[in-house]
Amino acid sequence: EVKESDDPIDTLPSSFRWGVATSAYQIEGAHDEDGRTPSIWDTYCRTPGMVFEGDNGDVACDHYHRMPEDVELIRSLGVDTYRFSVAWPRVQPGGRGPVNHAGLAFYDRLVDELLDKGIDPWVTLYHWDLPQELEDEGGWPVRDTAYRFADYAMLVFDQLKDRVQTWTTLNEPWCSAMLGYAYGRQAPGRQDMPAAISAVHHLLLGHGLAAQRMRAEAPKPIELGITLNMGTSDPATDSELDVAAARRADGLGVRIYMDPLVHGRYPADVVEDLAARGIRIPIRPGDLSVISAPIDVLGVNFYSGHVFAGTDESGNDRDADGNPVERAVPQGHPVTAMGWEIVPDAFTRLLTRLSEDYPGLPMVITENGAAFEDEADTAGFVRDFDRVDYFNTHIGAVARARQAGADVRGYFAWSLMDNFEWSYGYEKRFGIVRVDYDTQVRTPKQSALWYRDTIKRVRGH
Ligand code: GBH
Repeated sequence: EVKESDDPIDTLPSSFRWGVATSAYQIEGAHDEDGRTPSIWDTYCRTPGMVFEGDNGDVACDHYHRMPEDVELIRSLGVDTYRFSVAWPRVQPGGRGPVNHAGLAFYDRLVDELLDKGIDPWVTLYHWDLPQELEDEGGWPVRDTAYRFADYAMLVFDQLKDRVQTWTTLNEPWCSAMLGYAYGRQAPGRQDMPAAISAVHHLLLGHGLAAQRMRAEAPKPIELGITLNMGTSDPATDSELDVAAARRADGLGVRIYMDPLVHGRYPADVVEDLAARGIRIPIRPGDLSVISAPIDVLGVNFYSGHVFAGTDESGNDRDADGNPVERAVPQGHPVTAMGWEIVPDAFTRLLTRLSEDYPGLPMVITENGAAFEDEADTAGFVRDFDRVDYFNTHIGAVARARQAGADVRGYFAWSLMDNFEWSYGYEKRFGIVRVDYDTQVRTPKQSALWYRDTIKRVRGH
């Protein structure tokens, strides 16, 4: 008698899409080659105290020069799809004007190399590397940046649309807006909440403008979407203060993006909360119909789930500026090297909730993964069983969400290889492939072998 597997991963269909993901600034290096100009990240890295040990993306994984080798590495993992991002300051130096052919040619070669090896390219147009010149003119808080983004998007789209079917406009606008303009934790490092809320709107507008134009000029059906980082926001207790804090966190984390994208309106409670702080979303007539241009796929990036209290440690429900408090309360779960709690069950709940609140929108997990304190042996091999466990439980969580009715069609591991982890520099490693930054040698970790075998098993159903 053959025992049926009770691993939820074995319920995934053989048609499930598997991939690995990266982003341009995190892997490419070659920061000043072939006409590339600085992005806000080049500037931020050169600002003392902003990035761990003053690291930057000047060389990173040197992917720009090692691309064919890296595509071969991707092929060896047995994935269907590779999700990468295009660097705006390579394709359109300075953020406006004509295309820079030398910069765009890199992505042309990358796409050809992928197709040659039987790997589908999945292009993300913007993964945080805004041309510095556009930031100097105000950045995402300024409306014109949305139009600049749509123009840039079309330069890339026109070149690659004959070979690329799947497109993501923006990666994680929450990070661009909040970490970049409200909390100063990422480039450009501003701390201005009203500016951040303007950035939210202009990011969404840029998405919608690009989506409309891409769809109109697509030579064949395309698969178009946006990627959001999302988690769960649960109240610490059922007190009114905690419930309201969790609602506000969810409002700015999920609904301020999902509601305009899907329903063409901002959530009333979020608009009210912002108004109470004297902040207005700079909506102009017609914007919301642009933002809600139909999409085919929602990219979901999941890392952790959160619990919120409406009071600070001393019990106050207002901060120094008089704004209501939302304090993330650790739940004592095991954490990754980032200090992020490991809560796979929250992943199932998030996906189930999204499928209920925003029905009819297929989802793909465009990022999920974890940093751990890797130790390489003398051959450079990392026995990262903690990362294997993270992937195993989180892919299982996706499978459970599917069983509960969520329409999730694929999963991308973050990340193909160790890379520049933004403000954490090279200290934090998310790769399933180890990168030795002295030699640039790539060595698949235990997790890469596990991922390859898991894909093979599910495909064979
Ligand atoms: C992604 O962002 C990025 O797309 C990618 O470039 C990056 O390398 C990767 O994740 C890893 O960081 O402190 O528990 O409250 C992740 C967005 C937003 C996820 C903040 C974690 C805080 C978790 N992150 N969030 S916690």
